[in-house]
Amino acid sequence: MAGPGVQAQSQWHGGLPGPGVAPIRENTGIENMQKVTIRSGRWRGTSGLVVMMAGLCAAAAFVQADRAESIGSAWQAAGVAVKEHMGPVYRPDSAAMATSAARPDRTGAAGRGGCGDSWNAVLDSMPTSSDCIAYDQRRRVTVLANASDTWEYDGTTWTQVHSGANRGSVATLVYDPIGQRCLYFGGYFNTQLWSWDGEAWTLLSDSPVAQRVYAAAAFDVARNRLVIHGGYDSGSTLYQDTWEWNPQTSEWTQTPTSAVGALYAHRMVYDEARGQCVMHGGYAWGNRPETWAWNGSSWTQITPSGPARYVFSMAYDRRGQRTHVSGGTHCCPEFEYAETWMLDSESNSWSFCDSSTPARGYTNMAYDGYRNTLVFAGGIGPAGGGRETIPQTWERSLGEVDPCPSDIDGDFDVDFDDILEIIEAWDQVDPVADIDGSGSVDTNDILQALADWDGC
Ligand SMILES: [Ca+2]
Ligand SMILES: [Ca+2]
Repeated sequence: MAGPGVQAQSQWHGGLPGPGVAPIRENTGIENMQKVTIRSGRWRGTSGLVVMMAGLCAAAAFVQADRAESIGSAWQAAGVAVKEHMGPVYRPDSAAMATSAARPDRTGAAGRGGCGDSWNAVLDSMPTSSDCIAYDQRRRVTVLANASDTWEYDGTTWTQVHSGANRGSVATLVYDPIGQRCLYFGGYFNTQLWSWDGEAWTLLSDSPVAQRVYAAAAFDVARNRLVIHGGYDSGSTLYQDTWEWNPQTSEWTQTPTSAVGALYAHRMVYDEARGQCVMHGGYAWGNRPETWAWNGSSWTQITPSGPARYVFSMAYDRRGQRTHVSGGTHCCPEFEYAETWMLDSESNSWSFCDSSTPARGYTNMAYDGYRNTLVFAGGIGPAGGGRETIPQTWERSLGEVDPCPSDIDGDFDVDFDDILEIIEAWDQVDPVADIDGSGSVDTNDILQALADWDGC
């Protein structure tokens, strides 16, 4: 295989001389990390009627102040204003999960944190190579993006939603539930950060991060930061630095070195139960089995280690609160694994699920929280007596769950934020906020959300 520290050549991204040497970088430290205003229990214990009245009052104020031309836009302005006033408002149950021995069971019949059913090939075609995918929990679609194209998968079909971009390939894509957008960073060999909100790509930052491919990335929801680690550049320099991007200030902060060391083709997820990003595997002078957790300033190794592999897939099961690892490649010689493993963040233990996984490397996986399903797309595997790109989409159900259309922001709760989502989408075409499927977002959707309050 290829890359820093590897002797063999690769047909997929070119042989790179090794060993790579990570550069010495100036230690800028973590500066002025702002504590994110997480709603944590803020609206809990408050009746739906009371918080609803707050929203109604806010909307009424806008109408009376003539700051909006219609009731619809007044509702929308009120929703935006309340959200701006509250700051970053998305609140998964992270804090409660991290401190509570009794974690909620949201997994339905399969039970909390199970391996789920076997993997199934659901589509024998893929729109394009699987550079990177992420699940947009607000719009309930899996987003696939590469250097030029963007596709979305609703659980049934892939639809091309954008083309003609000029981004880096082999980049990273993560979902930011606070900003409700996908963040696309880096690639061959690009240092830009882009966002996708379902309608348009927006350049957020020409970052100071050194160009790199095969980096690991996740969105730290508790701290409202994009976190990036490792990767290598066009000169085969292998990086060990950790970068964070602050969405509120658009500032980048670098932590130059860590116990992790230089690494590439590893994966990172945000572990809601732990309230931290978790990173696993990768390649650095051999397949790596180590697992690490990031607290915002340092990486701590989780022991015992898990499966040793690189260019594998990893996704966090937000209902079962487990991290799943599927597929991946061994080096060298290269071959693909057909295994799924699972990390329990409560016990810090890895367990082997089964070998129903498609044998794939160089691919990606996302967790569809609405359907409680892992989605695995594309990649390289055994075919035709050799190894080829296999354009398939696979799924693994983690247990049937009752749908909860009123949970619009996808945090597995129906609360004031979902009311705000309805108000913000008032009179717009928004199939998620249109809870009752009437074709418009209106009072009936608010009434439905109130009826489901705390109940989904
Ligand atoms: Ca919700
Ligand atoms: Ca409706």
